[in-house]
Amino acid sequence: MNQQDDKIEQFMAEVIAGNPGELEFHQAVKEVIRSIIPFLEDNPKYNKAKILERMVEPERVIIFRVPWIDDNGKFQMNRGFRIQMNSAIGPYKGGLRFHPTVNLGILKFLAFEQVFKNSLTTLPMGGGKGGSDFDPKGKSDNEVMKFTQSFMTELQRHIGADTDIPAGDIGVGMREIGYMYGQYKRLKNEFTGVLTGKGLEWGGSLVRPQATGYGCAFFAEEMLKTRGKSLEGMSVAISGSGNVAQHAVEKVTQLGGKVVTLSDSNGFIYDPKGVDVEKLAYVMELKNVKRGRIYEYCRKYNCEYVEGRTPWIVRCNVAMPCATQNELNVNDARTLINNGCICVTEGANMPSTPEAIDLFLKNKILFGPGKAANAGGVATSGLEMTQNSIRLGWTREEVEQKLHNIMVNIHKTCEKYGKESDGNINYVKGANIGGFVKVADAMLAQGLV
Ligand code: NDP
Ligand code: 2IT
Repeated sequence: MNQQDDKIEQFMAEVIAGNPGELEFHQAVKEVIRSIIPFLEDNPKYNKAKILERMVEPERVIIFRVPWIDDNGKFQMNRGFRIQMNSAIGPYKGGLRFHPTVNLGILKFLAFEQVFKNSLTTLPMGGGKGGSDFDPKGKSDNEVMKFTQSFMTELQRHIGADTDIPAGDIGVGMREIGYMYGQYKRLKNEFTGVLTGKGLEWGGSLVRPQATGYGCAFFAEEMLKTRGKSLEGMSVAISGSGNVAQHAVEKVTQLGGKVVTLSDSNGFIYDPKGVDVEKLAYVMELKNVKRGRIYEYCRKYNCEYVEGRTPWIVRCNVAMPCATQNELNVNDARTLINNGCICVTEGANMPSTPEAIDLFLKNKILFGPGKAANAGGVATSGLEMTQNSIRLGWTREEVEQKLHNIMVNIHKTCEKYGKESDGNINYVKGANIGGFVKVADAMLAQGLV
């Protein structure tokens, strides 16, 4: 072990001892510090001020009880969270996740990633994340409303348009944001930009629903450009079938790629002819309105459904994991590489395991980590906040152009900090250092924060 590995292990031992059992948080921190600790060798001012030690400690964690009553009149109880991770460069900003797996460690990993991601967007946003172990699956609209109203009844005292601005994530879309916004407004008697991902008629931005998936496709396009390639004619495997996956399909298809897979937690569909515009409209209706399962796609379009597996066994040129954390392991990475995949762009947060990432980097696969590749969503949330502040709405073209510019700039930042001596870009290193510097400098300037 060299001296830097020693320092990384020592730092991790303290993080693990201080945050026992929070496995995803440990994983996210380790991925970042493997880039940052070597960088600190040449930049000792950050060490002296213990910036890294401070960055792994949330500024504030709020955990609360969320009681609600279901359609049968029975009392239910869930746990609510908001992690206010870092406000050095702006108010806390980040999504809310409603999923039965939600716990403190998962939300701390997401909040930690968010700090770096938000910094990369170039917009003035700190990092936060929140949510609940509430499972929206199988619940009626009325139950979702009752739960979200109770959730917001507590959350409202900790957030605000200049303090902390939540948005959506897994299990939280426009319906949930709507109910939460309504409750916030009733309790506070104010109409402000306290949430993003709002409906267009009540303060939302054009292109916010599409932004994460679109941004991910734009980022893949920039990555491929460095090898003289583009999405045109590429076969693309996408996982998930929610907000991010749907709009990644839309933009990849517009850019000339062919999407051959989609999935949900039960299995994946393989459509070698490609998910075209008409089929995507069917998926959107199926998932966003009927709230059905992805296998129904195969009944309608007569293609293959693979139960209990992820899409990474399918031959493709580009892979875009857009479902959840740790959904792509080292065996999947090996299969993808053997099948000729040249580019992996993460729409989800931390979908690739550390061993999978190492294999991609070793094989010089273009690998775009989530904190860079999926930053288009929160970036467009930032644009929504700006429009709320100036009380004006920009056109679809204006917002999409701004989103595109931001993704191109994030790519440039990754290149600046991640270009290696052989000319390849290590996007993991580039995104981590690029995201770190701005936040660390702000913390130094602000003293004891
Ligand atoms: P949605 O709730 O809209 O969709 C989630 C999709 O992922 C569904 O298809 C869901 O399937 C699948 N999924 C969720 N959990 C699992 C699991 N444990 N195993 C397998 N599949 C799973 O969420 P989003 O599309 O918004 O989010 C997807 C990813 O993108 C997340 O990692 C999120 O953090 C990230 N992200 C989202 C942004 C946004 O703006 N929404 C921005 C940046 C990143 P099922 O229906 O079976 O649960
Ligand atoms: O992970 C993410 O970046 C999001 N879920 C979006 C956060 C936001 O505030 O738009």
